[in-house]
Amino acid sequence: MVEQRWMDRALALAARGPWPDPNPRVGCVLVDPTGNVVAEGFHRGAGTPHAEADALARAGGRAKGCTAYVTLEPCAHTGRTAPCADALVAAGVAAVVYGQADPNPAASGGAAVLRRSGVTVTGGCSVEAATALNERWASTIRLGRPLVTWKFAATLDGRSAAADGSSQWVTGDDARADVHRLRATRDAVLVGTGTVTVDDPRLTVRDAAGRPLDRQPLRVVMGMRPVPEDARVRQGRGRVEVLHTRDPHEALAALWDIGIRDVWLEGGPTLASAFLRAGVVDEVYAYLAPALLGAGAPAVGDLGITTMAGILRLSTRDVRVIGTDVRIHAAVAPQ
Ligand code: AOF
Ligand code: ZN
Repeated sequence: MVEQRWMDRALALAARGPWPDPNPRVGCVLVDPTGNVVAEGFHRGAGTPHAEADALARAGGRAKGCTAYVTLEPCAHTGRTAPCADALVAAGVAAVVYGQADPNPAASGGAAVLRRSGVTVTGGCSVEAATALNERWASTIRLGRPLVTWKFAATLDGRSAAADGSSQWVTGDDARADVHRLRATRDAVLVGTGTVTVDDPRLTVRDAAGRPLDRQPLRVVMGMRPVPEDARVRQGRGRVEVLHTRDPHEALAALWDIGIRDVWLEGGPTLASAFLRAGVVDEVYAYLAPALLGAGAPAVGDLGITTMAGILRLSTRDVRVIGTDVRIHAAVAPQ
């Protein structure tokens, strides 16, 4: 019999896992036939034991005859760790209840392995909640690249800098604090070498008082211009990666290889248009200040759109007033 409360518990455990990470967030509860929890586990990030292995290790020999509630279909592959389907069989687990089928073709197939070994398998339990937990991860698996969120700040007439090149500050303090808060939820902040030369940004995450936030995403600079030794991006806490390329696809592939999955793009007009043209921007955060410049650099450069029929329309997720400015969060439809 499938008991909803154990899947709810597995979902709560899964939510303790990290994001961004190359792996999904997964929780597991082992329940014996009398309804007692024998052990619980969850995944703590790529390279560490999967949720099932974590729970089995804590169960010692007591997993025999248990039902395993797992938020994701147990894996059938040998990746960074051994297949969980085999481990569940070896431990003598009698039944497996899982939420989402594994969308990762490299690892899926665990349900079939378990059934072949005589384990009773029920899939699709709390499938919406289980899927929602790993929506961003599943998108990275589908796309085969990190997700990209492009942030920009502009005046009402879409300008990010004045005619003389000065760009500090278009938006107010509250908008800047909001950017820092959102930056900290991604695993890399990406700018072009042009922005480093002109603005000399730090790309660190700080609170309103200037104190560093706990999570400092990797700072990434891409482009063909050299990054000066005394550039502020090279100073302060955390690593800096310099990618000597102009190609967004190449940059994202290099970031994927070092485990980056959720990128915050803060490039100027050239880098932004390169990413938009390449079709690799998934989300936009636009901070619009109620101000006008009438001249100066636009937030984004030429996108190769010459007629209204070619307009790139985004879908609005959320519109908010942040201090004196307006923030629009929008999604870019997959191309
Ligand atoms: C996890 N944690 O609890 C489960 C996963 O590279 P590996 O060996 O860590 O395998 C990662 C894949 O294993 C992952 O993409 C997913 O398809 C599957 N199941 N992964 O990280 C877990 N159960
Ligand atoms: Zn596994």
